Amino acid sequence: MGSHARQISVLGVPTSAGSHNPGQEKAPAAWRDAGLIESLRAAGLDVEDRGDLAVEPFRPVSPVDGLRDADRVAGIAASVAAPVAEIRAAGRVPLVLGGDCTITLGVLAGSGSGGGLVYFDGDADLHTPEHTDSAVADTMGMTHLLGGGSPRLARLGSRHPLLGPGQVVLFGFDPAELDTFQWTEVASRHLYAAPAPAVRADPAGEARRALRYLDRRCDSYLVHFDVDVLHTGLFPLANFPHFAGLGLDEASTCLDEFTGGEKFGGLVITEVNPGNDPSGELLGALVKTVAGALGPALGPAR
Ligand SMILES: [Mn+2]
Repeated sequence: MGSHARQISVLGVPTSAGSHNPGQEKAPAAWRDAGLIESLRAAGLDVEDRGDLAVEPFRPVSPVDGLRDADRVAGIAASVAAPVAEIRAAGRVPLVLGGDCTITLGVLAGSGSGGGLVYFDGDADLHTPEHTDSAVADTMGMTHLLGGGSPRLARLGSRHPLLGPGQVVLFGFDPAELDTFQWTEVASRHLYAAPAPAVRADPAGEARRALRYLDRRCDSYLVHFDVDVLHTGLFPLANFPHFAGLGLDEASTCLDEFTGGEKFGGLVITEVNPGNDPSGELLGALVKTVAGALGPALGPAR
């Protein structure tokens, strides 16, 4: 660690437009109510709070061509790119608070080429508009990042694809959530895949192995942290339940490794549904985890 504090810029993206249901659009306000900004500062970080973009709740419109509300989802994701580009151009580290997982498209669009992505998520999100029962854009995030799916979502940045297959690690997903189509995508694209059981067996070791893979291929990397990588039975905060995920301590160990890497370039946190946490207890615990991972005072010893 250098002698001056890490510079973090917080941006809220209160949207559930790309999800199954409303709720996640309330997450940025809930993070603030849970004391995120104060906790980041208390951890020794230089924090700029850029506030939240417009609130965009889910609406139950009918799917068109295998996607629900695609133009709106694409517009919201695109609106994330410019502020993220400004934050990165200023040499600061973005902390983007979703929102559903489609916002990560905008974060990648606002980041330069040559960057990688840790996709720390309970899913691989390799569904496509052609292979979907739900038409939910949230379940197709990796497809669109890799350049496939709907051009409206895959081509919202200045480059296409937003990511090459060697620039991403799928980390912590529930292997039972992938159907044959998604496994075929993982195999045929030679995607790096560390499923939840492997991560649970050795959280720090798997995180370091994933970073070694990205370090060889990328100038920097972003971390997409979908809280559905956490086991719903242990930590029921995510919008959609998952039952093969990590405990908070295991996820925290992984986050500490990811944020401690020399090429760490930003963090996106998605899928928090405050409706699942009426007392605020879960989000309070997650605030500590995030502040600990980002803060030099509490990060891993290096
Ligand atoms: Mn997910």
